[in-house]
Amino acid sequence: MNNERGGALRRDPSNPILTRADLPDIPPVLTDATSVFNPGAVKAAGITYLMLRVQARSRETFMVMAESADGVRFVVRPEIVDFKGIEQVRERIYHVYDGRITRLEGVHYVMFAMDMDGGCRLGLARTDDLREFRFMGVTSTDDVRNGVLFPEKVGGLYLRLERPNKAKLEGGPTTGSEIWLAGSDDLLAWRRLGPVMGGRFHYWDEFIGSGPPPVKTRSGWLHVYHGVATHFGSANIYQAGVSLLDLRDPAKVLGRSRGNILEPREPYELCGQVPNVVFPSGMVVEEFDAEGYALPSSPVKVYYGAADTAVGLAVTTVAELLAACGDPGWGQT
Ligand code: BMA
Repeated sequence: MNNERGGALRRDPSNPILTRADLPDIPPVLTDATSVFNPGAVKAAGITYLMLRVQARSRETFMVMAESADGVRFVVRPEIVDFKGIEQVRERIYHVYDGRITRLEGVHYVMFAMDMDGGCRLGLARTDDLREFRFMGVTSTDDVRNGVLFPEKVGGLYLRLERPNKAKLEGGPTTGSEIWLAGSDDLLAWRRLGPVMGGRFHYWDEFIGSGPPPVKTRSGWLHVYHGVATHFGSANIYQAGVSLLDLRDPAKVLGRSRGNILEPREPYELCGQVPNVVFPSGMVVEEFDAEGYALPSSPVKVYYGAADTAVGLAVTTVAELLAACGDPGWGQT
């Protein structure tokens, strides 16, 4: 019996779909890796690709690609993603992580976090075949994370959502309580256009950040995000929720889930490197109409990091995600 009442996301029975046991050794730095989590995802020509965040015993993080014919059973490629050209960045890069993949104008782009001395920056890379990646540049100047590119221009501009890091979780990473919309003419230089949504203090999503890139529906941009509840004293609880943004002006929120739609409940989400974490980062929508809008009946797969240790898969439909957005502005500050 399914005892998951109310949550729009349902776990795949084979969860966790990827653990450290599925990783090939990639000598010299990635042998007997520690964890695999927070994957970017995209489906192209029938193959589902994940860009995995893999952590070594040195606690360095690397990106590694995985491929699947059914979106559930993945084969991990035995090489670390080489962002060609990234070596030209003068400042030291400590980690690259949490890549989000967007197909835009027929090319796949990856927006990812880069930990550097001044804080976190957003790096951008492009690929034609999801195997070779060319680094395009560091595309932010202040401390910011969770950058996600829209899959098309809106009002003549490239758009992304981003989350400035303005706060520090007790004993944890930098975070923030506002997601902003930013625009660009060339994908490299970005300017903030306006705030999109804020954290709801005292509730499930006090601190927030975008999950996978937004998906276009006839009702608006479907935007899965993560929220962190910090008022439990002993733990920060990372959950998934969803909001709906106006198609023409994505800074306008049309709806937002009142509760989370996935929260840590299973042992692999409750226990691990960072306990109590589900962190959605990849989403595959199967069916679109001729004009590129996701069909309400379309199956959806959401890939998420579990406890910063493993990869989980949760399924739903576009219609269920839209229905979950039914509470515009509840508790909005
Ligand atoms: C966030 C990011 C994620 C991580 C999560 C839970 O701030 O750093 O990469 O999965 O914390 O530790």
